[in-house]
Amino acid sequence: MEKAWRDAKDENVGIVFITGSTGGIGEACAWKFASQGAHLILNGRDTDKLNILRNALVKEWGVDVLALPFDVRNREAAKKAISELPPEWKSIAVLINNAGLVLGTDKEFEGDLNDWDTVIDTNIKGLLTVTRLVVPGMVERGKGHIINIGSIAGDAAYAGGSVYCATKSAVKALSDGLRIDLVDTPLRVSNIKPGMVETNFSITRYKGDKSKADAVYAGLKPLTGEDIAETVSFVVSTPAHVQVAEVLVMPTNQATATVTFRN
Ligand code: 8X3
Repeated sequence: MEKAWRDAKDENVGIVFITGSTGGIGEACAWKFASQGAHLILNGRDTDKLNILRNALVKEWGVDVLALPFDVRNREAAKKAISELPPEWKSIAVLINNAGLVLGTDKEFEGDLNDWDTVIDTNIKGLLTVTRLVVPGMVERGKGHIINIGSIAGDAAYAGGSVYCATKSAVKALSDGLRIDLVDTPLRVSNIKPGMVETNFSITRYKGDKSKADAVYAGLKPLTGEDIAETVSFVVSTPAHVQVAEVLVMPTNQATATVTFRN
């Protein structure tokens, strides 16, 4: 994409804060918004990865990028990082609550309780923590868009996904609730619900077993992080009076979380 296109835009998106930005959908959103001239606050757990990504984005697009390493599960670290943002970074225009994961495919009566803590603490409590810390500033400024990365898994439970599906149902409820709570403001809330996206998602789920992860996408063309970033970008780019509440995005050969066609 030409940099001139970016410069020609009437108005930049502003500052975009992305959680879990060092891979997959989060990283793709970082590249997409940088290409549009947005300045980025990149959160993730891995400081080295954040710095590498920051340097690459700055080099390619000349935008300002702030690396903000913390684990969204660590409430105190999140509070410190966000409350101590330098003044020029405080006016966050778009919050992309992307950090999330799944561990395992166990039945609900057999799974690992510690794994489930990790998934619940990240996908629900981490999202809520960051929302709680960032949205008051948006309300004060009368400007902001909260993008929650939900999932098709939030629409109905599937075998081996019980707890993950529950967390993504929670993301839907938290998105709907926030939209209600912000109805008398100019702020917008969107829940983006991807189906099959080939990222590290399944590798994490299968704890590094790449062959099991590959089997998830075998015989069909899954979405990429970039496909979801395009969707997020569209949702953010709509006129201020338009609030895209939800988007369910799947590969063409996926019809529900469990119905797919494979060659
Ligand atoms: C990812 C979609 O169907 O693999 O959130 O759970 S699915």
